[in-house]
Amino acid sequence: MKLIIAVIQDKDSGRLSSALVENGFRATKLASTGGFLKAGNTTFLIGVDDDRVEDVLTIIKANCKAREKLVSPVSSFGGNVESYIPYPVEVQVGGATVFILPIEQFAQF
Ligand code: 2BA
Repeated sequence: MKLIIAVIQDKDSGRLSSALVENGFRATKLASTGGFLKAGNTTFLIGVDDDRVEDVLTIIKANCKAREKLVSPVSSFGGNVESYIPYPVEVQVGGATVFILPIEQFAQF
């Protein structure tokens, strides 16, 4: 058995939830925050038998889109606090960042 941890964009989470349930997978959704953008995203925990990992990855791929986001970090012009100016930078976020971990033991009581 494996634990699939998938960090995806909030906009895709409803669609992904529905697709997982429709295909017989169980999942837990957590509200999370990206360290770089400091914006909300969604983390799915999906426990799945080894032989169905690829099916889950296919569903994630089909339901999570990459999008461009504008970030406004600060840049220094001259080295003092007053001269820090924001300038927007475009980054591509997603479709999904996925970790696949072995499960040592699974129990439900
Ligand atoms: P964030 O950390 O908010 O990152 C959003 C997007 O910003 C990233 O998209 C990437 O395009 C860019 N980015 C992140 N860190 C960067 C850096 N140090 N320099 C330049 N650009 C950077 P994704 O790679 O698609 O990641 C989307 C979200 O997935 C991340 O949101 C984070 O919540 C999660 N994530 C990505 N890689 C991770 C990792 N290795 N471990 C844990 N979470 C991760």
